[in-house]
Amino acid sequence: MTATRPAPPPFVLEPLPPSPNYAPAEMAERARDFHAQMARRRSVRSFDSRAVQREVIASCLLAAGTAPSGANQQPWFFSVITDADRKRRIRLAAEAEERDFYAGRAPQAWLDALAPLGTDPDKPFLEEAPVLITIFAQKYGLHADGQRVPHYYVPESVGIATGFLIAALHHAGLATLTHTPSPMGFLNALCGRPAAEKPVVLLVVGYPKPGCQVPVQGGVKKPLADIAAWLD
Ligand code: IYR
Repeated sequence: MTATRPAPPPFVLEPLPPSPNYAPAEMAERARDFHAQMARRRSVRSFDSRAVQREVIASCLLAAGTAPSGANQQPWFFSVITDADRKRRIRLAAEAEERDFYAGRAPQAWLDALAPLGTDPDKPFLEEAPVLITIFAQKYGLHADGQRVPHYYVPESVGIATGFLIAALHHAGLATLTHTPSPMGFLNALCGRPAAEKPVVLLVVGYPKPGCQVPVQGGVKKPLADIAAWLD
């Protein structure tokens, strides 16, 4: 059995592509500018139906695919949904779960935490937005002979790739929402993905509806002193 498996690729080194080596002032400005750009990102729940170029989504997915991962196994898969019928089926399945969640499954503390964001079981954006991307975590891989290949640091790797994807879409000028219907196992069947893959985020992508409003609380971010410490 093991003899039929391909040998792992050899360990070979290559030169690191040239580093930009910015002067200190330019580096500081670039870092500040990047923070300012990311700070403009808001989770949007009201989308225009305007289509997004397929090529833009493809580039953003390639950017996500550059993320570091455990043993470089890249244990992620992205299903891109743009057709109205599949979006409708996803909305109906998600709303069925959300109704249970808001009507009793969620503990009061969770509902209290969500109150400043004004979320509810109605998810019209799942039909209105031009693009939905289901992000799957590959719990394990498969050899050609059907044997499982263990994957390492899967949640961490997929979380990093998802962050890259959100940043890439924002950089391209698109709005996003990280939607997490719970449970979201229904997405395997609706996206035609195997049981070895676990859906972790349903990313809603598009243009905000004109006049779109967002909850004030969503834009309140912790100050540096609350999220980091220099131990020097
Ligand atoms: N999945 C529900 C509830 C929800 C949970 C969290 I954590 C959020 O940050 C937002 C919503 C919903 O999408 O409404």
